[in-house]
Amino acid sequence: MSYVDEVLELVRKKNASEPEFLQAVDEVLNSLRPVIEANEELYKREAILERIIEPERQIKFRVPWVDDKGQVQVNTGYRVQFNSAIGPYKGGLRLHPSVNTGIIKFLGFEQIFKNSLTGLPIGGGKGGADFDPKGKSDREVMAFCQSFITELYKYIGADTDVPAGDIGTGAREIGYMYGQYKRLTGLYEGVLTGKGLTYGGSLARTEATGYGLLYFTDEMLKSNGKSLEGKTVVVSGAGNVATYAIQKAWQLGAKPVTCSDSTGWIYDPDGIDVATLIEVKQVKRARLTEYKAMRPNAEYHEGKGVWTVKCDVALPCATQNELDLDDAKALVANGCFAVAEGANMPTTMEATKYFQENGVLFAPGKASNAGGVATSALEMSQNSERLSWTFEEVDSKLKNIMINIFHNADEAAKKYGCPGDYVAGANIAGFEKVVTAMLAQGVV
Ligand code: NDP
Ligand code: 2IT
Repeated sequence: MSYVDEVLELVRKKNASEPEFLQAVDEVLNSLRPVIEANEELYKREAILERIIEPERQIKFRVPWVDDKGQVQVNTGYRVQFNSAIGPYKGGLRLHPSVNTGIIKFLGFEQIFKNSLTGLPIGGGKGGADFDPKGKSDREVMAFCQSFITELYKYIGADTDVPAGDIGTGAREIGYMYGQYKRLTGLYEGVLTGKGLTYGGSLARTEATGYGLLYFTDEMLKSNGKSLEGKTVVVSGAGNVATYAIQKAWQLGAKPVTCSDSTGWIYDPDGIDVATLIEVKQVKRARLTEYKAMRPNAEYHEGKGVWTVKCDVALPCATQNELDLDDAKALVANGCFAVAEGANMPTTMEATKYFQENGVLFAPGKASNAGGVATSALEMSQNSERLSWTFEEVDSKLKNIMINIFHNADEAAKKYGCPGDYVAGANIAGFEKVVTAMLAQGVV
């Protein structure tokens, strides 16, 4: 049995109840086969794969807080500090009822390679809680965030572990968490990213994941003799990533026509209006039915369905496994020629394979959504030097980083005999740097 197969068997045995984590490991290890086979003896002796699939540390804790009726509520908090070979742990905090150990481990595992791809010195981590900010008052959200940080502050710090936003964690939550961290430690340091602009946040961090996704897509299309100009783009999600992906798609000459949330989706024949979307989702924190109310020309549909809309380019920006084989077939049948992941692992393995077999350009999230964490690392740099860069400065660094990620993934895919397979290219390019650092640092 090959080393990769041995470790896949081990990981399945040890993590049987964590399907998303197994899915992420399966995809990465399978695509690393050519690199592992070229170094099998060394990597096996050094147990590189056994080490890379085992988090350095996992923290799981109780988060008690009091709701507006005086009732005590209890959530479970998590932080997985996965790999610090190339820098302090870095990765977001997800606040969603579906959060469990397996979800946080899959996200933390992906983050190792994504962070490596950015070219910046950040290790991989992820955290969150099964708390649902939806429908909660600001005071309830603050009570939760303060309790969450009252435990987590012991394990994080500007040079050890730097959390940020993810699903359900935006500027409001980061603000409450930062305030509590500062109160407990007395430290005014860059311990969280995605902060507000008046207390250490970076310009362009809010837009970074969505903008970065489009910079990557644009470069991938150009390298394949295509362009975004005049193309119809279908987007899922209506949160941070989706909103700014839609905005940058317009700026690059494309027409984004859909968005979605967990209850329904919008098709706007005139193209999604960003100001309306921001008003509905960020100001009113309302459902997409409100978008329809403000834009009578748009259609609102209950449930899932954006992937049935005819398009040239598809950008899944909501959540994991939101695009399955049937969706992939519908997209290909409708002429879609490029898919770039804004979310983490939104495409199932069967759907990914179907796209690749049918000549669709496919960008994996750990490469195409890395603009968020890359800009978080730029926020850390600004905090360290106690300076703020202009929007243009940050945005141009972000653009360069995304272009470099594309070319690194593209070249790694060519070098290992799978040209155009950006999934393998991204995994290989991300892995090589982490492994070099792990080998240099000995058995730790
Ligand atoms: P937000 O919370 O801002 O938005 C999430 C969006 O996805 C919402 O529209 C939400 O709908 C929808 N959604 C969430 N869960 C589900 C679900 N189970 N089924 C259907 N729709 C769902 O999160 P982000 O935009 O920050 O994150 C979106 C994705 O991008 C995630 O996979 C995240 O890990 C990834 N990502 C985020 C980065 C960032 O910087 N924020 C960076 C890189 C990746 P509703 O409002 O109804 O819940
Ligand atoms: O998935 C991700 O890369 C994020 N949620 C952003 C992490 C970060 O540290 O900015």
